[in-house]
Amino acid sequence: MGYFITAKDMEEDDKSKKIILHIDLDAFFAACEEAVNPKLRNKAVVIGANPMKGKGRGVVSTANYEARKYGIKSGMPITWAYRRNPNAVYLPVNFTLYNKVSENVMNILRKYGKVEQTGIDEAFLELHEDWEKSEKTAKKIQREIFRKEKVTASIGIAGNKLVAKIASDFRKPKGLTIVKPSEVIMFLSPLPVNMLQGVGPKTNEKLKTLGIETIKDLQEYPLEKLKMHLGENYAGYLKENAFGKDDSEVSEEKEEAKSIGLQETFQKDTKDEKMIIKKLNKMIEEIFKTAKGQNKKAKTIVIKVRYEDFATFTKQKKSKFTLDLKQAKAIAWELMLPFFKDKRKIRLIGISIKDFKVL
Ligand code: TTP
Ligand code: MG
Repeated sequence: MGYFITAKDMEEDDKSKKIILHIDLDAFFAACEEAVNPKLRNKAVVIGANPMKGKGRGVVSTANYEARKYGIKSGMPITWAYRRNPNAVYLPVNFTLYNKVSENVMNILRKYGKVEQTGIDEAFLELHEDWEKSEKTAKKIQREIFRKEKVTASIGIAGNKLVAKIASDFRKPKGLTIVKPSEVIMFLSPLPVNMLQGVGPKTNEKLKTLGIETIKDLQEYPLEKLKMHLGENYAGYLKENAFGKDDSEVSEEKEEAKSIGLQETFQKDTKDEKMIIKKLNKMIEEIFKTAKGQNKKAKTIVIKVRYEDFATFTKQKKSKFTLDLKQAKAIAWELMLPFFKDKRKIRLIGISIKDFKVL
């Protein structure tokens, strides 16, 4: 017993320094397909809606790096992708496969330290090692993920989550980017400002009108002026972001999903009520399966309808008690009915459940 600081304590103190890794899998959905079907490697692979020989509807979920050479990317209408490369391999989304690979990868990461999963193919990992050792660990993780799951990962290493996330995206695929605290400003400065977590498309536009395009522009923009345009809190937050400041914790607790939902674009705009209700019922069944797996029951049903002219509406109903499948279907039907009165054909329907009670 004593209150001396021993050499060992100092060592502990050194080790308690956190290093954060951000791991993001490369062209994830496509990579999973390639893992089960290696013949797809070296081919352009596009995952998403059926292109229907250029007449398909819906969007690209992801494209592998070969397909990206043709300018095909996530979110693009599938028809555009088809025009860019009709010979690519087009595959539908297979969530069962991707969820399994995702789960396996997360379990690999958990052996190394505290993990916060932030998406199907990405997570933060907290290490208590020095920089050299962390780099070795990151390489080891990349090898282990590839050996076991046959998908590749890009990793960013930094002193906090904000910088680690930007670093993992810096060199892709199979990238490894280390940004030590003394290098943060140099690393961030030339990057476009929308690389920062806090800057969405709207803010990006607004910043552009203020002449702020790179992170360096944001660093140099007077805080008081920024506050006038973005409000006190948000301006302060963005300014800290610009200097790579972030002290948020890696939290193991899963962000509880606030809702569970599905949506679907019909192959053809339609007014076929029977077909739509049938589809809706199938979607509810799917959603209930997911909710059951998470031991959740919901009180609120939300439906979304998009007409042929893209006008989009949502309607919801909350009940006092949690709903079973039959009740949910009845409410969805009730919410859906008024939409059939409209002259317009329906392009897309969506349904989600929320206000959960965990069982
Ligand atoms: P991302 O990590 O954004 O993309 P990616 O893994 O395909 O490619 P990258 O190498 O640049 O990381 O998203 C992970 C998965 O999420 C992606 O494989 C498919 C899905 N996704 C969509 O379904 N729609 C989208 O618009 C985006 C961006 C992703
Ligand atoms: Mg990815």
